[in-house]
Amino acid sequence: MKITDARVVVSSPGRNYVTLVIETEDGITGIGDATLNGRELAVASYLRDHLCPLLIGRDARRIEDTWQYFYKGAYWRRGPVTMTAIAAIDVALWDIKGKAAGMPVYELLGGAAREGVMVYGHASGATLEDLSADFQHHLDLGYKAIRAQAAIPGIEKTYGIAPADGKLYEPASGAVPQEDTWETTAYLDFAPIMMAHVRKEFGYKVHVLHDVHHRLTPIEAGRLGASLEPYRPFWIEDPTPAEDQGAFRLIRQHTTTPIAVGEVFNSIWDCQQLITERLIDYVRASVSHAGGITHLRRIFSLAELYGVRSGSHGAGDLSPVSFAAALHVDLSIPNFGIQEYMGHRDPANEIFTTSYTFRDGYMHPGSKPGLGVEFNEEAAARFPFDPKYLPVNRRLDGSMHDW
Ligand code: KDG
Ligand code: MG
Repeated sequence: MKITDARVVVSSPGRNYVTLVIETEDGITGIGDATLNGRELAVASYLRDHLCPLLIGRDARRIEDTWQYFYKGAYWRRGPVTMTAIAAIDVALWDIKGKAAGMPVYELLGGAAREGVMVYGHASGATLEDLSADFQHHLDLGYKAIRAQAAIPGIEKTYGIAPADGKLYEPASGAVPQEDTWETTAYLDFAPIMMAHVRKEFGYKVHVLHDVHHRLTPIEAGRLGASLEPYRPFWIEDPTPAEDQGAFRLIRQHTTTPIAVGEVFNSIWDCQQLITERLIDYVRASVSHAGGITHLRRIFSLAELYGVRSGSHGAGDLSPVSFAAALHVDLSIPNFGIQEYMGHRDPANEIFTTSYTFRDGYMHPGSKPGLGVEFNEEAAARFPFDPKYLPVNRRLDGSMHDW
């Protein structure tokens, strides 16, 4: 089954997406998501200029060989641009294989290991009252697990707060990065107040998650985890930047609050120590940024050996294509934990038609052959690329901090 065409479509239906389309000689088409928020064109060029020409004439059935060809064959391994590009190819080839077999991708991965995939939604607010209203809204929608973020009093812009007008939280904006501010003491004082508020209002039946977004040092993270223990968070996410995997030992010494890390990981080597030393509880690597279904399954298999569960990234900057791919993986692996779900709104839904469903806090990828996502290229052409950047983050003295 020879590949006859591989093309990259960059579009901006409300936010930027990079979509790879692979066509085969027998007329089966597969799609992959190559979106890297704020660096979209780098991946588009890597694919267009370097990988797509090499795909022509290759056998679309040979997913593993193609993965190894682009990973080992590049010499310059890993990194978000390379691994997002490889991921897009990998996912498109799984889509083709599923369509050729007449089966949804999860059947090719071993079949369903559960009836549905528990997802968490995002609740946030400029005040604790606003957070409560949004939290209640998510409960009404049926969510069993909800992430809670609230603006930190005294800090001008806090990570993760949706605008009050009902729009989704979207950190990328403007052709120049927005400048956020950060003050650790105010945050460490406020986080337990916020979590106590949520538990007082909504009790302990719902899972509550919280994202720290790489803002703390290891000892600060240990203190945060300890201070939140009475409120039993499902996890705290990305407490410190994870380049220094050994630093998580210090966090572990100070708290039993579960830790989730890894939405920025792009290979198994980014989490080898975290997993094998049991320094985390959930690994947040995603299909689109960690080398596709083929590589993500290796990460989750390693994690399974050490009692670490999956908790994949699923923000709105992961297109419906990679979100569907995530659901196929989630449904089939033994050590699934939870899946983030922010959803996509119009006009993105005019371009991507999906077969996944949400009911009572659980999702299912559907039973269509392949991923179950249709991509409308003509509709995509109506939404040209719109450069946008993620913010940068400065401390009160003006020095750069982790975002
Ligand atoms: O592109 C960056 C976003 O996806 C990220 O900031 C969202 O932290 C995030 C999350 O947990 O969804
Ligand atoms: Mg996060």
